[in-house]
Amino acid sequence: MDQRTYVMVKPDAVARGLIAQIIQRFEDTGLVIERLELGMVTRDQAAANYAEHEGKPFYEGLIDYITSGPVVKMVLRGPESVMVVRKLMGATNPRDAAPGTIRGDYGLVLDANVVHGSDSPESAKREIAIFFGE
Ligand code: IDP
Ligand code: MG
Repeated sequence: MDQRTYVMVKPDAVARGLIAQIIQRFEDTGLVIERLELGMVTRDQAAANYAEHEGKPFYEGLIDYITSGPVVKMVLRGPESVMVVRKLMGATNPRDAAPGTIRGDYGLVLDANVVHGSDSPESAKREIAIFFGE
């Protein structure tokens, strides 16, 4: 059964002109784009999205970074889309991410790791509500 997940092309990747290549990776697998929007993330949205990391040493930098420039916000739909997207993205640290994954192919640093994807169906529901208000 189809599942929805929240995916975001992060500011570093938008600034580097990688939007099309990254979206292509997801579409190539058969995932369907249900919502798509280019725009800024507000500080409130960033704080809500990354609430689990509040208090960690990298938290403030993470909020500054994700609000630093336009991102591409998407809802993708498909069978087990949450897991499929996480697999396509690769490990959180691009230097640990396997070649062939989006982070492995396009990233080099942990704090600008190209792409975001929800980590569970529950997170997906929460994040879609934060960014698309549904
Ligand atoms: P995820 O994006 O793979 O789910 P999380 O552990 O949830 O990874 O971390 C959220 C985001 O916070 C990461 O994508 C990365 O941009 C950033 N981040 C995570 N750990 C660190 C760190 O130790 N230093 C700097 N940034 C980090
Ligand atoms: Mg996470």
